[in-house]
Amino acid sequence: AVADTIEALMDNGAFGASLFGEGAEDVLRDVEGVQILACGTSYYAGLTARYWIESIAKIPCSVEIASEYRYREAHANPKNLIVTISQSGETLDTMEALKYAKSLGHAKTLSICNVPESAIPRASRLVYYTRAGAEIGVASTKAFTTQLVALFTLTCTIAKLQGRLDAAQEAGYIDALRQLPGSVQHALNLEPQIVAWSERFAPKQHALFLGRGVHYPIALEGALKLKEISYIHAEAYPAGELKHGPLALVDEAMPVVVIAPNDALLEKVKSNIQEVRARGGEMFVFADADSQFGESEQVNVIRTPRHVGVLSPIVHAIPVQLLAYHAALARGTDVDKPRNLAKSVTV
Ligand code: F1P
Repeated sequence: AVADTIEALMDNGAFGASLFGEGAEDVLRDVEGVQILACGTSYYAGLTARYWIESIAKIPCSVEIASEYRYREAHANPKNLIVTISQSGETLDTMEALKYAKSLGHAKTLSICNVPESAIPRASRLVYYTRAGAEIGVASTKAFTTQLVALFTLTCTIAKLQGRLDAAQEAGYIDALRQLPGSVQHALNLEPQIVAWSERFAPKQHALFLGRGVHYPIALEGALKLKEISYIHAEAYPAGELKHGPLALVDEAMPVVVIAPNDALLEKVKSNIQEVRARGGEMFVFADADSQFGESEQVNVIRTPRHVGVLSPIVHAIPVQLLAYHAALARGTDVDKPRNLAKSVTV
């Protein structure tokens, strides 16, 4: 799915605005900021994109849970781009948030969606259809990785239109995207090791997920997937937040999943991990090939592919989703039809 999305990007001429629909260049050229509205997994894609939009396009970005947005008196800047993200394109809360944004005077709207001609893209000025193929299960999985590719592409497109992407940076990001399907395949190949971990998760009642920076939303995604399909109670925190409360929950019965690639925050994550270790917690760490992370009695490590820079969250989404999937299989739950959930949340 990721490879298909990247291929479409290359066909279009790198970071060409027309990928987002007719007239996209005019809409995107002068956007002053981005406001992302979405629910669930799609919301986490938005949280990830915020790091890219702020650091590459260098414009402000806010991300809001769609079901809350319309209940506050939002101050609209019509020069901001409203981005709705939805796998199904039918999620009522996201649709209502879009309507509210339009009622406030926002005309620059873009939908990132996986289902052609669904309600949200029909109500949007610009549309990007992810190429994830049909999501068979209720829980959104492969749509997430393609949403991230779409959001990264959007970021680079805005940066290029606004003169904030020089030729060397552009070439670097194109190269990174070209390498991405290989790294994603490498992450998929970790499945046997993840199956072994999932068997240890299956009897657990609770789990914690930790990440920092751009990997914090990936921790959120891991926790949501585990909840949705295995019914293990899971929460995610930015690792630095541990000492502000969640550390009280850590004991030998609480598995702690850590996303710890070799980025600028790795040393901070390592010191957060020491806090867990000191309380007897068992850790399950996804560390990429370059990350200096040793195994020890309480610290289990799976090596993800070589660090892929800004695209690293896309690679790390795969193992956390696989962990949830295999934990659910080991518990015998129906991974495709979790109890109480609907494929399109239209109420
Ligand atoms: C949003 C969402 C999914 C979640 C679950 C319920 O759907 O929250 O992220 O996994 O399936 O719906 P969508 O707006 O992306 O279709």
